[in-house]
Amino acid sequence: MPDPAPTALPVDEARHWSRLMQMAELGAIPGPSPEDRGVNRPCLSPLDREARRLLIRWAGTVGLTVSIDEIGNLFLRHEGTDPSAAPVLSGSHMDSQPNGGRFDGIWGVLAAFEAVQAIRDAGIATRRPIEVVAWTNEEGGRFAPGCMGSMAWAGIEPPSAWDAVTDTAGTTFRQALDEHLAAEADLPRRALGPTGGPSGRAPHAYVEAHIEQGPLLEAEGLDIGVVSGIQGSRWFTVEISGKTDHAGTAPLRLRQDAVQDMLRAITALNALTHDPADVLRFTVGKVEVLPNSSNTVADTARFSVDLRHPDATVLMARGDAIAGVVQAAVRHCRATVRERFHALPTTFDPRVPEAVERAAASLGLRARRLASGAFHDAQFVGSVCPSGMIFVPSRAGISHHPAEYTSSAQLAAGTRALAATLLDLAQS
Ligand code: HGY
Ligand code: MN
Ligand code: MN
Ligand code: MN
Repeated sequence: MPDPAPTALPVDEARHWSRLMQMAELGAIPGPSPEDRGVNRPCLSPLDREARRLLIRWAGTVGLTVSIDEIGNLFLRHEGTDPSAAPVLSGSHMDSQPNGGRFDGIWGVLAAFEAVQAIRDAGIATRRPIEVVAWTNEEGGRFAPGCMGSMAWAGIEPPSAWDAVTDTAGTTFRQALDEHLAAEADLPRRALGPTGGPSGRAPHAYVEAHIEQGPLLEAEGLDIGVVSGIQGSRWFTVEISGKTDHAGTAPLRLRQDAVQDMLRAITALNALTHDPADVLRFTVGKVEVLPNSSNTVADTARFSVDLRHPDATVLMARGDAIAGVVQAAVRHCRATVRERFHALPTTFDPRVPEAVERAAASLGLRARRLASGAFHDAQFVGSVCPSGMIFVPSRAGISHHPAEYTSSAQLAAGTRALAATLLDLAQS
């Protein structure tokens, strides 16, 4: 049993908050009040690149070595006394939702950065290297699905699997990625995958710090969530194809109206996914209609399906039924259903949650175990090495919204828990 980490690593709360607020300026959007502004920082956009460059500048001042892989995952390495030891990995994502908050993802990257800086400021030489990571495209907001960077790193899909995925402007993921890699050509490259780093070995462990994005920690007056696992997710795209017609002259009985059939399909899916216990989560968050003109009957309607459940059997059964339900519901058009992404429910290897609990206890933080309703990169990294997450409270449970908020003191407590956890794992 490794010695418990020292309780007071010099996490600098003011420095940490200042960096977060500097990042929040990159893609700032109006929110419910001047202080509660949001962020719109799409993956692989110039804003995303600007945020990464800012982080790289900070890394240079702290003495971390920078590298990126072929899908743009960014690594900042703190060297260990044993450079060949399997590293401890910690981070999250820097891209945001289109109407996102200032903390989702980016806090986990900056918390890992601050934790490593605190360990170095304390003059502690860790046996293992510690690598801070920013995963490419966790949100899937610009290019679906999410978690492309961590899925590619974990070997679940090659980056080329998403080459042809387009954003609403018609740019492909491949175009955006190649533009990004060309702009980052001055950065050292590492091979894609768990052994791509200088240690040449898969990580010893991965810890992701993230806001809870739910109401539980705040409601129970807790400081830390020790995440035991993540529910399963499946993403589908449904495309309904009909025929354009004149809104004034085409008789209803002759129309192949993609919007009307989309409504029939969504109504049928509501029935399929109705769950009085409110455990199964079904969301249609993105709808595209073409040609999108008031006086033309639409010939194309595309909508997203996001399905979540903690039980794999339920998630797979309901998800597998979607195509048949859609086909039975449409009347005059053709329908195609494509799965874009699925992540089975994950229970983390106990070693990382236990390290988080030791750290929280050593700091006197009020903590409890909980499962995550949101998906995270940790879900895929966990298929490669022992992984876990640290949550901090979200005000009123709000996220994916400019009103998303966690206080500086709450974030600093989370970062102290992360620093103690990373030190514990790096000395083991
Ligand atoms: O959608 C999710 O669960 C994550 O917040 N991207
Ligand atoms: Mn996130
Ligand atoms: Mn998110
Ligand atoms: Mn996440």
